[in-house]
Amino acid sequence: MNILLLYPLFPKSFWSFEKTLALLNRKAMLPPLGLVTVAAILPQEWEFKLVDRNVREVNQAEWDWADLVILSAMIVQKEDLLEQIHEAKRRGKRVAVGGPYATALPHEVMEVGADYLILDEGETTLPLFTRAIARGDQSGIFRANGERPDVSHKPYAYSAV
Ligand code: B12
Repeated sequence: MNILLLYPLFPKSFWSFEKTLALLNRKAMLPPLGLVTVAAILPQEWEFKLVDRNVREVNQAEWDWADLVILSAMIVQKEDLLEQIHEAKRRGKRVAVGGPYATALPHEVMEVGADYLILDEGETTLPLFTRAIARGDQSGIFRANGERPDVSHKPYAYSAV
């Protein structure tokens, strides 16, 4: 399965540091660590491409290649997140969303047409999602129900970059 991981645009704000980034000749403060972690937890026989829209656009070949689009966002990225969900659905892709915005306001993300909501900490809810995909489920909402993963011995983000 081909997975396109998409990180939406941040608007300009105090925390977008655009002047500092320009001085450093960089386009983003940090890589999207949540999505990198997601890629490291999902089945490693799946194929992954990651596009941070703060760095560049998704190209046509990447859209064509993707079977499933997975997005993460903070509330501040809402506008572009919702646009990217629309765009992915317009192209006939299945869409999964997780991260702080979807976890805080799941109904907003569902209303725009996301097929899967993978909420709370991915360590707990991604295995539920993977099982649902294996069963052929076309949609689903996956929650941790208060379970807290032990991340102290899982350097996912570091092994994946
Ligand atoms: C680093 C950080 C930043 C950095 C960099 C962000 C970046 N580009 O990556 C900076 C300093 C720029 C930043 C800024 C802001 N931040 Co900030 N930030 C964080 C922080 C401290 C860590 C995020 C992180 O990378 N964690 C490590 C990765 C591995 O974890 P993660 O992203 O949380 O992902 C896990 C889960 O969320 C989940 N997950 C995430 N994505 C996905 C996707 C899928 C599909 C799935 C299944 C799971 C999943 O699974 C992952 C593993 O458990 C968090 C607080 C925290 N301690 O988590 C706040 C946090 C994300 N930030 C927050 C906020 C509000 C902001 C600001 C809006 C602050 C402000 N008022 O201006 C700004 C916005 C930035 C902008 N440009 O305008 C809130 C978001 C709340 C929300 N519901 O949207 C948080 C949660 C802090 C808080 N409790 O309020 N931030």
